[in-house]
Amino acid sequence: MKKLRLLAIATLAASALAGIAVAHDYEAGALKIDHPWARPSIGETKNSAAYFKIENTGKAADRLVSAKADIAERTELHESVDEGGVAKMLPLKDGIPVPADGEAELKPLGMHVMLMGLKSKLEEGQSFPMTLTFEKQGDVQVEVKIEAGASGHNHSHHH
Ligand SMILES: [Cu+2]
Repeated sequence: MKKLRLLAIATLAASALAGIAVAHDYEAGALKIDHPWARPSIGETKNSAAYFKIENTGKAADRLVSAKADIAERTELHESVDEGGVAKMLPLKDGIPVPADGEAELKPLGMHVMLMGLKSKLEEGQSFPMTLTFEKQGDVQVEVKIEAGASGHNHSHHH
């Protein structure tokens, strides 16, 4: 009986932890990738998006040219735009510029890494690896945390 109770407590603690957004970041040269995260996938939806902030403390501009994650069949850099009340997503063919001594922010309703053809569901509390390729800095490995997100409404449904 005691063992069962302990297990229940551990499960509770784990689910409580999953709800807390723990900041994590990655440094590569003058670049800092701040808190990569993605929303949990909704139902059978095969698409999601990843967000993070890129800080550049260097004297030279850089550019995010692509992102790749094994969890998705395809990834694209997108920007969400509002065209007369209609939300659209446009591919960022020239990538995402990161100005010298500046930053670029990928966020909901803005620029994002589109994850298309998800091979598995994105479950809150889990994470997946993603490779960001920069024009000058090259490849940077990050771990994307799956979170419901503090901004906007929570789309995750529990079945
Ligand atoms: Cu998109």
